[in-house]
Amino acid sequence: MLQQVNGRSPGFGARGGESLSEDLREFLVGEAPLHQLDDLTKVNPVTLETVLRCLQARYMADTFYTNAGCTLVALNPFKPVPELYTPELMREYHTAPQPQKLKPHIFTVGEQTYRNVKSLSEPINQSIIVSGESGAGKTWTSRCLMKFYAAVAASPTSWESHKVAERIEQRILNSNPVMEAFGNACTLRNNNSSRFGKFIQLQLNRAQQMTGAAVHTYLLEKTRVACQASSERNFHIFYQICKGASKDERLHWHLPEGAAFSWLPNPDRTLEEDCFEVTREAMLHLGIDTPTQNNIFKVLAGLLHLGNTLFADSEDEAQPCHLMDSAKCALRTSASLLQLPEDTLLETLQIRTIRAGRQKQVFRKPCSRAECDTRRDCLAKLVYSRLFDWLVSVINSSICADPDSWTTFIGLLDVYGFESFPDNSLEQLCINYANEKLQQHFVAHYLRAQQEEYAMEGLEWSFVNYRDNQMCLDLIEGSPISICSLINEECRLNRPSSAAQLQTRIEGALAGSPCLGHSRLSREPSFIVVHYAGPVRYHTAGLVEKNKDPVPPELTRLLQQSQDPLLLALFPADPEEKTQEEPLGQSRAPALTVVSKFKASLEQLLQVLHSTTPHYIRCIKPNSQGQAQTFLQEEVLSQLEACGLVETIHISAAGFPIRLSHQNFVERYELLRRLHPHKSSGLCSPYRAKGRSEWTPHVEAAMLLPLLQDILHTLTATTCAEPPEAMAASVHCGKTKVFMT
Ligand code: AOV
Ligand code: MG
Repeated sequence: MLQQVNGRSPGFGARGGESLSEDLREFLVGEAPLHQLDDLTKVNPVTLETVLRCLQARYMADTFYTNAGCTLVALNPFKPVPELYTPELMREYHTAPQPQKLKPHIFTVGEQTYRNVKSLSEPINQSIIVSGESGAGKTWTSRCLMKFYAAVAASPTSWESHKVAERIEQRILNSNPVMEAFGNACTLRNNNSSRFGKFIQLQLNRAQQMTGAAVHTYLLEKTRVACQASSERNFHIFYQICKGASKDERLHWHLPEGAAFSWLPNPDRTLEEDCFEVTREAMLHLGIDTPTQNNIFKVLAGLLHLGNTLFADSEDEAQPCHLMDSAKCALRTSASLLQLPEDTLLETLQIRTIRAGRQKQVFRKPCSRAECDTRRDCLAKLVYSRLFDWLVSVINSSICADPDSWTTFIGLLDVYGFESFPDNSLEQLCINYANEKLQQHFVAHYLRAQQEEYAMEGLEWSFVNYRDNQMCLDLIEGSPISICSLINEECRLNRPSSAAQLQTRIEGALAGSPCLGHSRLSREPSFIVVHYAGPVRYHTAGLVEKNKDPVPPELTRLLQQSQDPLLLALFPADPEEKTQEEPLGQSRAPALTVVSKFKASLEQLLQVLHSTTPHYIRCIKPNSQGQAQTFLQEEVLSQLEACGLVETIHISAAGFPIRLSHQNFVERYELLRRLHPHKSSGLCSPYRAKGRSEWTPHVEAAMLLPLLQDILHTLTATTCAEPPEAMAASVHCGKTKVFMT
């Protein structure tokens, strides 16, 4: 007997009306314990509550991955689950005829993506967008996916031979610990929080071997070098050096055991990320030799000592404020580690050089204590951010393949997740803005586009409502007036403006936006943005200055005088350098502000993503304490709501989750045509729906069903034969499923 099952559908009209028979409904959902439901589209009815119960049941049964139509939900286990990531399991997913039939896993997504590149006659680049709030597991997931590709894409023929290509894959994998050591830090939300965004392109040749990779990074949170929120830490690498240096190295870098550094808060807390040896080993694999490494660590030690260079107020305004007695040694050590003349270093921190008048006379203005502190912090941020960029370029030159040696790529996106701290500033605004953009990409790609396509193809469809975040993006980046434009305007006008004035301007100009919350209860000037993932209060103090990110030219010139080989490479002397002193009374307005640069880099990223076939993994944090076996319903609920998971499931359940090109479809169902030429003649001619001359996957699936029914019926009625493999596979194409009982 044949039975047809259509997705239960809030969205599907006539076809969705063919509801499940009672016995089949029981077969699908009634009897199955919740934790055995591999796909949330099978939960009945699909509501936040049932989805939540299903995820909870699976989490408590140590099942961390669940399909949700076109996306995969990954719950953070918050405990080691090594059996989930073994090479044997990778191999199983890689060699399975239909990996989607195995248990949901990130390897299913990895393998499907990999096969997509191969199976299409016109290869299309693929991307996997891993999203979720801070600490949800994005970096972990993308690391595991990289390991998966390093194993499966090493050699198309045999697993044993993957040693041959180990060098490039190993190097690609080694980029992770290095970038995490320099770019990740412990925050209130995550002990290993990514403080930069990362998009890695794994480059594949025609034989689908990984020939290289390219890393693109986005906006490192460089302020962390000189300023850490309480209970947070600086970048891991500083702790690694202080904890892992040998006796000799401690001597060289002036890091005696137990030394206190003001830029190294919470040093007693040891994390698993503090492993210096792992970073060094990985750097070696990437071609960064021991002397260069030591040079890097020496410079970083120099920055730590610079952080202890504290100033005291001067009694006479005409005199520069002076160094505190206790800081003299720190200044000397820092200057010696950075190989800078000590007096020039001090003078650059204490005195601002100003050019004025027609004669361009140079004046020297003593700085206040606050200005000295700012200049010191700026120096550290400048060195660290250049060092980070340099490292990324060294990594890229070590792993990037020759452009002729690859044809397609699989991109993995792992950006900083949505954040809301007690004190949020420009960094959080940029991070949350990036997350809004990615959410919009998902909404546009999946929720909106899919429904519009169904409607265009003439399929009866009642629209599933979803939360569009366009209004929030208009508030942040829209034109002519938005938060970004107002902050940029302040930078451009370069006028003294208080935090309270900025708040008033933002709240006044953007009062009409439904995504601007009311910030009256706050004692400090701030504004609230209601993001898709929740409201966040941003403090306005320091926002404009951070957006300007001014670098006094004297600081760059100072670093150009260093005798240190690394600093010389980071700050090459510019022979044609023009005199760059600041004009009197005002600092030079930077050409591009931080948000403008960030916006441009996000737009570039989205262009790349739009040119690929995207796959989504939604990481969910079961509790904010990072505890295993703890599933806090309220916390998970807000994440499910925020990412529109229920809408995704509704659309997936009602629609056609798998898409095939006409070419692939014909290739795949060639067998059917041969079996039933008279019935399947339509397979090879373009279908015309509402004036469209192309085949569409939905129509293909719709046409396929009666054909399959007929063939299966004939087969079972006349020969009792098992349906051939190709046919068994075909029944899973599209929304419609056929069950033989
Ligand atoms: P994130 O990348 O999403 O946050 P991570 O990937 O760093 O979050 O995950 C946070 C922590 O959760 C990790 O350090 C692990 O301890 C744990 N974890 C995550 N996934 C797994 C897993 N599959 N198995 C075991 N432990 C896991 V952020 O970068 O803060 O947005 O900026
Ligand atoms: Mg991360």
